[in-house]
Amino acid sequence: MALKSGFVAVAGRPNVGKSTLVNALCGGKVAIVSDKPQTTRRRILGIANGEAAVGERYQLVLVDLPGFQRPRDRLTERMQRTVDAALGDGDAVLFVLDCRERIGAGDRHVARCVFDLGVPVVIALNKVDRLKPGHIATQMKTASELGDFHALHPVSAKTGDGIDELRDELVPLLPQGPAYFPADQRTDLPLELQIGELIREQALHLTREEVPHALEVEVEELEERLVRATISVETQSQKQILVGRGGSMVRSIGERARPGIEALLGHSVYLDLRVKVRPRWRRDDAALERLGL
Ligand SMILES: Nc1nc2c(ncn2[C@@H]2O[C@H](COP(=O)(O)OP(=O)(O)OP(=O)(O)O)[C@@H](O)[C@H]2O)c(=O)[nH]1
Ligand SMILES: [Mg+2]
Repeated sequence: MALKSGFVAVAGRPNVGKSTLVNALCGGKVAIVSDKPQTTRRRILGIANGEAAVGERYQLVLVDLPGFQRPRDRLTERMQRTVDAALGDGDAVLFVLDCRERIGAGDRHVARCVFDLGVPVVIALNKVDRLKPGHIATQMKTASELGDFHALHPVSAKTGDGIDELRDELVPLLPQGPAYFPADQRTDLPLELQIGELIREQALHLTREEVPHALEVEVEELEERLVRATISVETQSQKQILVGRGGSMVRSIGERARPGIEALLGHSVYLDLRVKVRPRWRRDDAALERLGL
């Protein structure tokens, strides 16, 4: 049977809902999501397989990326490099905007980069749930002035509204090609990194201000029934927050992360979490290299 297959890079400012959208398009969780900007730090592939037309199948590989940002340290510098490198590689770009926010300078900066790539750009105006039609129409008009787009879709990654239509728009942009991944594979992240991300997601959820940005999680041991992981932070006071009174915070992170990890592994596990101070890891190239960031 004929196969359409290829890569669509997902671009946009931080926090506009890129990862939520990738998960929605893939029909399952591949990337963690949070209400804090700069949640996604690495390039993560989300793979969607399906039927494009009678006698034709597709493998749509979405390339979830960090948000566009002005680098502030070695970590954010490397994140932006990841974005720049991945954008050029795709067969198309999915440019995500947040319908709840003013479309402004940040989005125009992304627009300048993506409309120059020479591949079709599909704009997703995300988070339209519970917004008034008039407001959506105004935002669609502003979005349409960002560049020479192939298509523009209002969607809600959260409720699933408009997601099938968006997928139907992306699939025809893929060339005929081979299957890059087996049909049952949903992401390219190794299991250890997926588990680390699920733990980080809960730590992000439970912390605020500077702490979410200073967090990193590493899975050190993955055995049949045991996951041993370390949450790193940059300062002693951040460590105190992460540990919490009598260990209450790190315990909550573990309790909240465990169901997702068990669903991923398909069985119950014992989760051993510890918190450690790793000063200035975001500025340390060797540390970032080792973390694969
Ligand atoms: N109401 C609403 N909220 C959404 C929708 N999509 C995403 N969100 C929320 O927006 C926030 C950011 O979502 P993410 O998917 O992490 O955004 P992102 O663009 O990947 O962010 P970074 O990885 O930090 O660049 C989360 O709180 C999501 O729940 C949507 O369609 N509607
Ligand atoms: Mg993200």
